[in-house]
Amino acid sequence: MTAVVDDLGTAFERTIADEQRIEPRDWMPDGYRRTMIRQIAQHAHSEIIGMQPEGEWITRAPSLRRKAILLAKAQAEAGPALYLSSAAETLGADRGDLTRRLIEGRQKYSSIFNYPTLNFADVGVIGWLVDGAAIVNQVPLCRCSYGPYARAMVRVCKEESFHQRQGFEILHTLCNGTPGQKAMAQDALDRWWWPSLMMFGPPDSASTHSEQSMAWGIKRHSNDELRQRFVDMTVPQADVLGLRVPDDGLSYDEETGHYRFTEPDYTELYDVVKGNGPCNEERLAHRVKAHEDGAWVREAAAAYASKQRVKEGAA
Ligand code: FAQ
Repeated sequence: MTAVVDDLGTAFERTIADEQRIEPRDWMPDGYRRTMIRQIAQHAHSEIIGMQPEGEWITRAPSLRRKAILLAKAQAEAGPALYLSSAAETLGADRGDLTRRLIEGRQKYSSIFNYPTLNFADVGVIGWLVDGAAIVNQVPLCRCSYGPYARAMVRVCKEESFHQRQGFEILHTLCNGTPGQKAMAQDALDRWWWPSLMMFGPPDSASTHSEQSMAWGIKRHSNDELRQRFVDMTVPQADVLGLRVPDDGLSYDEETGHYRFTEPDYTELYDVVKGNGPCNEERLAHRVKAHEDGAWVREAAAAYASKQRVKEGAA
């Protein structure tokens, strides 16, 4: 038996070393399976809870055009959640159980969605910065060693990139509008800049999973590398908008070709992740209510599926 596991372990290691994909039917170490379920589930929960901050502005959008776009954008986050939940199921996870874990506080979702959206400029900044950070984080995940997650990411990244442009376009309009509108855009950037940097997780020195996840080809870059990539991508975009990134320590390093920037306050990240962010309670309560309100839909779908099975059995 040990010899069989050794063989399977070698095959797994070889697949990773050869940059091939691990597929659901393949043997994988328990730790790999647990890590994948944890990351995919947290990612799926983030997509669903992430609909809330922008969703609050659907009824208050400044025009019918903005309302239609925002409705489609918020709704579009449900698609990735669906592919991600399906990917978690290929690892043996049960979708109902993942939701229970979220509700009971045993599984996380991204810290970024625990901040309030105070006005419509925040909707623009979420598209620009939050979807922008999601793209930087997720493009390398298209090469993740777990096949179903990697393939889901290809489609998700295409959508996120459309979402990012949508946010940028809102800000572009505000920044080319009245002084008051431009001030709204600057205020939104001031409030969302640091939480956006925190989306990439703790610094490498404090990241518990990075080393193993990189060895397994799950993560392709460390948290700090991706944070740097995000800053390098975003600062020139802020310049185009005529906005100031709220970091006095920001400067371009000609030698390295990268921006130097101030690290966010990670004690705030840990606090938010522990449940003490400005909107944690509200976000989770809303998620629980939506889950309870949707019970009849799940029951109806299950009843329909069982009727179909009986019909198919009789045919
Ligand atoms: N928030 O050892 P590491 C989106 C936790 S989707 C909360 O570095 P890892 C689309 C981490 O889980 C956004 N928790 O962990 C959208 C771990 O805790 P655990 C979501 C965080 O996994 C846009 C502990 O800290 N994207 O935005 C955070 O190697 C607009 C130690 O950290 C993904 O989930 C955080 N920011 O790296 C939707 C992408 N950071 O599990 C609507 C996939 C860290 O031991 C509107 N995930 N933690 O209890 C990943 O790439 C990784 O999981 C990281 C964290 C990079 C997030």
